[in-house]
Amino acid sequence: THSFTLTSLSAPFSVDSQTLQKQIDELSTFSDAPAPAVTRVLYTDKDVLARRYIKNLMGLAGLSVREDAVGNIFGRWDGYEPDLPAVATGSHIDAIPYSGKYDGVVGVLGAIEAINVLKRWAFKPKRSLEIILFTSEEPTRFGISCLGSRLLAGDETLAKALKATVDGQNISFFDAARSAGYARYEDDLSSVFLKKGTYSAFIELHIEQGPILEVEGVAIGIVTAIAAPASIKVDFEGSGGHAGAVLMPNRNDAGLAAVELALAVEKHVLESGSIDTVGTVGILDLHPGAINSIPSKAHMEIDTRDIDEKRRNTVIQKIHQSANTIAKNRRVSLSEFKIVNQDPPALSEKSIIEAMEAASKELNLTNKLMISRAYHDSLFMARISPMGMMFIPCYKGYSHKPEEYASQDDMENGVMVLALTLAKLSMS
Ligand code: HGY
Ligand code: MN
Ligand code: MN
Ligand code: MN
Repeated sequence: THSFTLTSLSAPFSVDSQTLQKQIDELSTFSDAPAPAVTRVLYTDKDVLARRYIKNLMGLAGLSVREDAVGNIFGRWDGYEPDLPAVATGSHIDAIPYSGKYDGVVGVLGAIEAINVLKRWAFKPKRSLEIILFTSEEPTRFGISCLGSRLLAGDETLAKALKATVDGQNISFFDAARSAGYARYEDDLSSVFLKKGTYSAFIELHIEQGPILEVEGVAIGIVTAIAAPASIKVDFEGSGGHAGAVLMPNRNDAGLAAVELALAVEKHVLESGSIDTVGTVGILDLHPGAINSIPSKAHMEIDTRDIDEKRRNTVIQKIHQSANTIAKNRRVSLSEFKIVNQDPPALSEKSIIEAMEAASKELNLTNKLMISRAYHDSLFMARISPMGMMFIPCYKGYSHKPEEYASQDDMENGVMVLALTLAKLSMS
C-alpha cells in the first residue's frame, strides 16, 4: 500500500544520534528532581523551559510552530499538497515525579530528528508533516491522563470539567495554564478540538516500558492495540481519635479500610483469570498522618487496566462492591468513590502497521507485533485519526523511575523507522 521506499531517493538517509542524545540530556536538566531523576509537571517553570527548548528545535528544523489554548504545540512542514489531511507524529515531555528522561521525550525529540533526517535526504512531503507535543500525558497535576490529546479528540465533558478543576495546592486549571502563558483569552476550550479528518495518520514513537523487545533482541515493536486504562479516586472517613486511648472495638479506622481495599484490588485483578489484567494503588494518603492518631480520613487512587474492556469493567464493579462492604464492616463512610476515567482500548490502523513493517524490513531491522500495556496520547488520537505506534527497547523494561534508559542505537533505529514511515504515509 505504500510505494515510496528507502531507495526512492539517493541522498544519505541517516540519523544524527549524537545530537539527539545531547538533546535528551539537555532536556532532562529542566527538572524539579536531582539528576538522574526527572520531575517535570504540567505548567511548572521547568515545563515552560522545556517547551521553549522544544519550540526552538522545531524552528531550527524549519517547522512553523503554533500552540493551542492548553499548550498542545504543533510544528508543521507544509507538503506540496497542503490541503490534503496531514500526517502527524508526536508524544509528550511531561515526567511524573522521580521518573526518567526517555518516556515521551524519545517521541518528541526523535520526531524532530526524523524531520531533519528527511530534509537531509532531500525528501519533499506530499501530505504535510506535523509534530505534536501534547501538553501533558501524565495525570500528575490534575489527575487527568492525556489531558491534551483528550481535548484534541473533542472531549466535551473534560472541557467543561476543567473549569472546576484544581490541583493539590488548590490552584485552578486555568490559573495554572495562564501562569504558563496559555488559556489567556478563553475559558471555552472547544477551540482545542481538532476536526475529524485533520490527519490521515497519527503515529507515535515511544520506549516500550516493558522488557519484551530487550529480552527477545528485537529492534522495533509495532503496536497493534493499546490497553484500556481506568483510574478511581476513593475516600474513607472514620472518627479517628487517640491511638492509645480508644479501644479496638470502638475504632473505625479509615486507614485500615483503605489498605483492606488495596488488597481487594489485587484480589479482584488476580481473579480475572488473565495475565493482561493489572491494578495498583499508587496514591494512599492518611489524614492527619500522625503516628499516634487513628486515621480519620484515607484518600486512595487506583489504576486498573486490561486489554479487554469488559474484563476490566468487571474488576471495577467488584472494587466498588468491596469498597461498600469494607465501609459497612468497619463502620467508616465511603465518602468518595469516583471513576475518573474508564477508557476503551484502541486498535492500530492496519495500513499504518504495514507501513511500519515495510519500513523496518527495508532498514533490515527485526520487528514484532505487540500490544501496549501503557497508555499513550495515541489512545485518544485514535478517536480522530488512523493511529499507529512503534516501540524501541528500554533497559530491563524500566520506566517511571530514574533507571529508565534507551541506547543511542535503539533510538537511532526508532528514528529511522519513524522517518521512513512518515515519508511513506506522506506520499500515500
Ligand atoms: O501510565 C501510563 O501508562 C503512561 O506511561 N503515562
Ligand atoms: Mn509515562
Ligand atoms: Mn509516555
Ligand atoms: Mn478525594
